[in-house]
Amino acid sequence: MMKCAFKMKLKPGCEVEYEKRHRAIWPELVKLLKETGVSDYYIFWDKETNLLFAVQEQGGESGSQDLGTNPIVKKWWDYMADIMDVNPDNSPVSIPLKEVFYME
Ligand code: RM4
Repeated sequence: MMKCAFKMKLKPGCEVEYEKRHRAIWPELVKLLKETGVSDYYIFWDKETNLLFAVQEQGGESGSQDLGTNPIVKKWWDYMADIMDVNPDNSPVSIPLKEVFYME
């Protein structure tokens, strides 16, 4: 099991819509993430910068951002692309974050 963190960027004024869509996350996406070994997955929003800080437990080799070839993830990324900073393929720009502290 490994903890992984990364940041993404929300377009200004989209936090309500972002949270609304995530409260209604697709069950098939949740199922895929769990089958991939992703759990304990949080995303936090920074009001000042519109940065999204994601942290998740990874039980396997892949994390949520490694699933871009899966059609469910592709469809979700296309769906979210209007409110996030994305790459040309609509994947969210995701920058890995370095762990600098951990306390059990
Ligand atoms: C985020 C982003 C991530 C996805 C989560 C569920 O906005 O699209 O890639 O894993 O939603």
